[in-house]
Amino acid sequence: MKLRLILGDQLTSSISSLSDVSKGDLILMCEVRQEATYVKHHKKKITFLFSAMRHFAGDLKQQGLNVRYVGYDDPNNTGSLLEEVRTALNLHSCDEVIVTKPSEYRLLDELQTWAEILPVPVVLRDDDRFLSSQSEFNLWANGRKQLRMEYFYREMRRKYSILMDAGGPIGGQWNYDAENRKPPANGLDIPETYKETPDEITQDVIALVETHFSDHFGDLFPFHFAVTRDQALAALDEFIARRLRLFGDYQDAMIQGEPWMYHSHIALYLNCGLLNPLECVERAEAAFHRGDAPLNAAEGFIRQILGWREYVRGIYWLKMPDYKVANFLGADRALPDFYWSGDTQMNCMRQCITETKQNAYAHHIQRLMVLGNFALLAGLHPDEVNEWYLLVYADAFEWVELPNVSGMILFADGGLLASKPYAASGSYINKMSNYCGSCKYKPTVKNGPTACPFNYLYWDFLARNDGKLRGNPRMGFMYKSLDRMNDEKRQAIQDDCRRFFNAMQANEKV
Ligand code: FAD
Ligand code: DLZ
Ligand code: SF4
Repeated sequence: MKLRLILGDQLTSSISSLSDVSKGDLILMCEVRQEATYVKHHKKKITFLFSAMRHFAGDLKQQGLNVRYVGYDDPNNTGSLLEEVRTALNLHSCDEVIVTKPSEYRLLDELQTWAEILPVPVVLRDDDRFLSSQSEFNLWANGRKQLRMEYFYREMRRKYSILMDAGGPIGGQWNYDAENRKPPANGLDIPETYKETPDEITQDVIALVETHFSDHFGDLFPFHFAVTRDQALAALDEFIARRLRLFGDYQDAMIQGEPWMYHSHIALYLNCGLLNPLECVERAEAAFHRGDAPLNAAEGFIRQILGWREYVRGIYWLKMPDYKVANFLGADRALPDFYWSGDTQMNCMRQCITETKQNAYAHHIQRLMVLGNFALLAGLHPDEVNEWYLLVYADAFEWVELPNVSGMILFADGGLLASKPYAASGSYINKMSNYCGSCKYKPTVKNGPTACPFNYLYWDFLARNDGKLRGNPRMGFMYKSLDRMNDEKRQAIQDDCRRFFNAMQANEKV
């Protein structure tokens, strides 16, 4: 009899730890304090995962499999995965523990010690739910000076023959990003996101989360996420039918009061295993071939999954554990309180934080060019920024969160993932959103109390990091502009930054 441990982001019936399961085996799933509180996850994230875990366990039981499910408020719940495995081993005569390798370094590191602690062998199997194995990624990365996503992505397109035509990319180009930067238009008819009514299982979890996690970040109500594979597939199909068509055009656009835009809202389902990446890619490709989505939309969406998602996972395992402590720019400022409360005069930040609080979701450009851009410009410490991103989003797991935060937004890895920092002034946010119209600050004013803080923070960021960034060939133009500034302008920037940071540190509303 084998003991097969299934973790909360391993909710896939074909997962490697179950590949040879038999009815005589014991499958263990547990809701434990260790995992629910290693960061104080958003209430919706815990609700989603616990409910999805309970539904998945129910499906396995229906298949006649033997599942031991330990609920969070089970009086004998020890709170730790190791102790739950030990308890199960004591109650049943299992001769081996089988687990698919955890997706996070932290937990893999722990599980690798279990073989010495437990009385039976512990077998860790590879997680084969990704489209590129780690050894394949390492082979691709080996010997390359720069690990650019674009080249990795092209190999993945060839490997899976996605959007290919006679050995080359359909349409003659690999990447249609240039068409995917439309600013928001007036009068867009944006479809609602997929909404599921909580069933009895989810309602039980909601009550549990209200009781045990009331001090965690975020709004619990309303809760509408899918929690089963069938529901997640319905959410995917709804995206393909209703939003994919305009996904590309408005991929970077932000509109006040429209948190979902034309994005897919499936990362949480992909990351816990309810959806698999290839089926998402293939459904988008099929929509293109049917004529239901233009090439810029289908290619743009496919690149996110076949390219970015696989690439950041490859980088994570290639560079951990060093990646976690990387701080190339030496950023050391504390995360301001408004990241938790949304209580700031900067309307773009207020919108993105409020929506994050409400939905455990923000789309990519909100995460990157508003919330992330501010963290970069203000020099917030990578540890604090990483912790925030890891707990506020329902799709956040360290393997995908850390490279996006330390690599993509903070340039903490010194340029391994991004060829230059994604630093931008208020004019970018003004162009790609309608946030500025409702802001106390003005994006066109560069200095003084009414100036958009992103404007002076941008120049201060460049000046502060001169020694580290000036040599970057993609930054030459920006440093030339900085060099052209007279002393008076430089002084104004310094004065504004001092005033802003002093007020922020003193917890005044900035
Ligand atoms: P869509 O915009 O519809 O994209 C489709 C899918 O592509 C996503 O579901 C996701 O699986 C994948 N994808 C898109 N961009 C990326 C990317 N940069 N890296 C990896 N996969 C990508 N994504 C997470 O899944 N978990 C995270 O914790 C996470 N943290 C992020 C932190 C920062 C600072 C940034 C800039 C990005 C982060 N992302 C993260 C990537 C991306 O923002 C989210 O995947 C996306 O917003 C999820 O919404 P969606 O499903 O509507 O995605
Ligand atoms: C994120 C999460 C949460 C909130 N709770 C649990 C849990 O109680 N039990 C569990 O098995 N997994 C949970 N997870 C997901 C794990 O944190 C995730 O599997 C690891 O981080 C992957 O290394
Ligand atoms: Fe954000 Fe500046 Fe625009 Fe205000 S003016 S919404 S702070 S970019």
